[in-house]
Amino acid sequence: NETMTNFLMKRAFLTPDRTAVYFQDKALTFKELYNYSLNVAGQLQGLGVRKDDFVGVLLKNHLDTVIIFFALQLLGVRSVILNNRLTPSELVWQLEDSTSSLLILEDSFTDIKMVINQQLASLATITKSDLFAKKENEYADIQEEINLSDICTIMYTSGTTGHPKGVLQTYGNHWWSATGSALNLGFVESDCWLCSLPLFHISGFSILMRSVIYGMPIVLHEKFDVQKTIEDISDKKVTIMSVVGTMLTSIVDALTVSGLPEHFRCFLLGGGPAPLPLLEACVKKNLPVFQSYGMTETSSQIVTLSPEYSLSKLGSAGKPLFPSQLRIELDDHTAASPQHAGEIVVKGPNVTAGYLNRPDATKEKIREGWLHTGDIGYVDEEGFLYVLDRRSDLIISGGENIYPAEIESVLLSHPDVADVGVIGVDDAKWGQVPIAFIVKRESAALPQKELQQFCQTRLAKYKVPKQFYFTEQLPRNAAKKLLRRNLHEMINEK
Ligand code: S0N
Ligand code: AMP
Ligand code: MG
Ligand code: MG
Ligand code: MG
Repeated sequence: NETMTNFLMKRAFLTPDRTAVYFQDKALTFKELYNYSLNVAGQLQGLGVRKDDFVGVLLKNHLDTVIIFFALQLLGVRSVILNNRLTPSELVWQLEDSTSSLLILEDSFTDIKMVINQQLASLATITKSDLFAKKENEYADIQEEINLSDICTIMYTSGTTGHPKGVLQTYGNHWWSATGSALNLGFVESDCWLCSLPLFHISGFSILMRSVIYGMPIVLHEKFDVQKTIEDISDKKVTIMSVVGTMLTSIVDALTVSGLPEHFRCFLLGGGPAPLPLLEACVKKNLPVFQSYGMTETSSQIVTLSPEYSLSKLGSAGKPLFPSQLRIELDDHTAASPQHAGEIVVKGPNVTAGYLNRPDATKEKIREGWLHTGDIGYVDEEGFLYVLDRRSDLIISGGENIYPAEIESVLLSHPDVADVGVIGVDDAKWGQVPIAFIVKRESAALPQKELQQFCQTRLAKYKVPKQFYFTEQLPRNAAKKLLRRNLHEMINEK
């Protein structure tokens, strides 16, 4: 049970006057960030929020969001961080599953507020502006010392079957993730990290933690905007930016021959497979890219390609970061030799302790400290990882995960749908998008539009199939298991 001082409190003590965050035309130093967070912590405490409570956070990228996240950390509250793209029904499920006692949300998110009032009366909600408008003189009982094994954040991730699971991320996970990143990418005094990835994913949230742990400024964007990205890399002297493939593609397309300024050190690319043509286009335009492999369960990157290998090992995700280990496991659970594909299995202090209230799923995925990712890959003789295939059925669209089973169960609940199969197909913009094969009930008239609307009210937009193909029958084996491979063949024939 190792302890440390509260991260932001310590940072505000060490380097109070350094800039923590640039957002739009504002900037906050670490001292200012601490003071604002302390004030919001007091208001939250006044609302009855206490250490170890679960509090839902449904906010956009914004300076206020940063303040709220650190206020919650000052109180030792467990933040249940929710994906803004989900529908009210998906969000209500996660809020209920996490036993959150309060939800802090954007003023503009009125739909979800209404649904909560109807379906989850026990859950209190407060809008961001109501929280910031509170003027009570509350003294915040802050956690000056934190336990590294305490839960800091929870992010939900879907699975092959059933509902999403809450991934537990401890202070220790965040600490070691930030440390492992610095030991690989290095950290220099001039570093400044651009964050336009959502703070509700670990890709974005981990940048906040690096900021406070390193004492490094970040430039926060409300959302990804390619022109603003290129502008701020120059104007705000950005040295590192985290991206998914879809973003990097549009940056490469937008950049003219001039490339990026000298001070820019690298793009950290993660969240899904890196298409080789994209990596090659970056080499051609002289854009430094560090490829990486990571997931919510590893509190961001766990394997990253070091700069000196970015050309000779192009296409590899790299080696495990300093604090972490990696093994390729065969079906019989023995370790695969180099060049042999198997399941990617990882271990390290940045790896989650498990899933919230899911001891069985935790036991199944984490054995003797090794997380079984379900992803397939191999290592070469020197230990560089090559990721071959994603975990079972997973579709990744612009860095957002989609599980076919989740879409299938929604479509099956439609009275006119007799059977359904969902697969991912390649897409130039998003990497992959979902499409559905539908077997209608006899004589039912079922227009595409109706299925689309049916999905839209129940699923985040990026999960709604881009195409619905009607068919007489789906390919299933004797055990009635859907043969997705055959569905891919049916698409190729179309
Ligand atoms: C790609 C992004 C930026 C696209 O969003 P954009 O352009 O802002 O779209 P909107 O204006 O919001 O919407 C326009 C229309 O597009 C649809 N849409 C939006 N996003 C998607 C999507 N992903 N797939 C399909 N459609 C999408 C909207 O619905 C809207 O439709 P219409 O017009 O019909 O209403 C955005 O999607 C984005 O930010 N993606 C990234 C998400 C992400 O961060 N994923 C990573 C998750 N993984 C991890 O966190 C672990 C790995 C990791 O930590 C990491 C990852 C990357 C880099 C570094 C690290 C690290 O290790 O540190
Ligand atoms: P998430 O938890 O949403 O970040 O999703 C993590 C998943 O994204 C991993 O389990 C992989 O399936 C996939 N992924 C991450 N990095 C890579 C990579 N470099 N190559 C291929 N797939 C990746
Ligand atoms: Mg969901
Ligand atoms: Mg996930
Ligand atoms: Mg993902």
